[in-house]
Amino acid sequence: MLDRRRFLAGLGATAIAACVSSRLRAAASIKPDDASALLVIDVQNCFLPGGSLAVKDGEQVVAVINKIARGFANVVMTQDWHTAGHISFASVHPGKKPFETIDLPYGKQVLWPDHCVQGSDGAALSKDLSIPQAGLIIRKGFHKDVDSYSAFTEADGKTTTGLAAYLKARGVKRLFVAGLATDFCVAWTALDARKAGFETYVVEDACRGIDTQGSLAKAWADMAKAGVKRIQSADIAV
Ligand code: VGL
Ligand code: ZN
Repeated sequence: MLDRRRFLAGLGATAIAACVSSRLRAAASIKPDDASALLVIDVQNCFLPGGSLAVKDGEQVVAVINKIARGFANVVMTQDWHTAGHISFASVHPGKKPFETIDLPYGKQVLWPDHCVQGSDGAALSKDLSIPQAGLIIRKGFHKDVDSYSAFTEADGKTTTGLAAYLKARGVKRLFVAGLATDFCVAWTALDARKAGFETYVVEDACRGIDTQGSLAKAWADMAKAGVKRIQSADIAV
């Protein structure tokens, strides 16, 4: 009798162990392959603590991004790279303040503090990023009269950065997007990635948002509607 009870207890423990290990396996269920690329968006000093457009808790993405990047052979980083006096800067629109919006020929534009001016320390990538295998750094927003949140297409909706052609030429089909800020450059990049036909994942805990005028909730809603998959860094096997 005692033996039988011990036997059943043992079976229970085995069942629990099997269950736990399958949950652990399920937790890191996505394995990046040669057709996968990680896009690291705008992890630049201006968007980090002390920067002119600091994103709340932005520094917390760096360690998460460094960790998941270990699983990717293909990594592209982006840099917001504005001219001095760029049209997206509130400072060039008399009477306007940062975070107000204006209408421009290509649509609504949120106005920002001056940020990521070409060649400035603020525009430099975070020195704490550790992704030596990154194969391409793509700069965007360098046309003075057009913004470019997206790494693919400028805000005029037509000028390409060449990124989609680059990725396709290299056989990439699945994109994982991380960085700053969730509701602007990450979201616009993910939406354009879907338009360009890529399977697209946004790694939520590897991003932080600005969240002005409801922008963060709207970005997640727009991304869900476009078929962008929302995942956590723990879902990716490294
Ligand atoms: C960004 C606002 C202005 C971003 C860039 O990287 O999300 N946001 N420029
Ligand atoms: Zn910008």
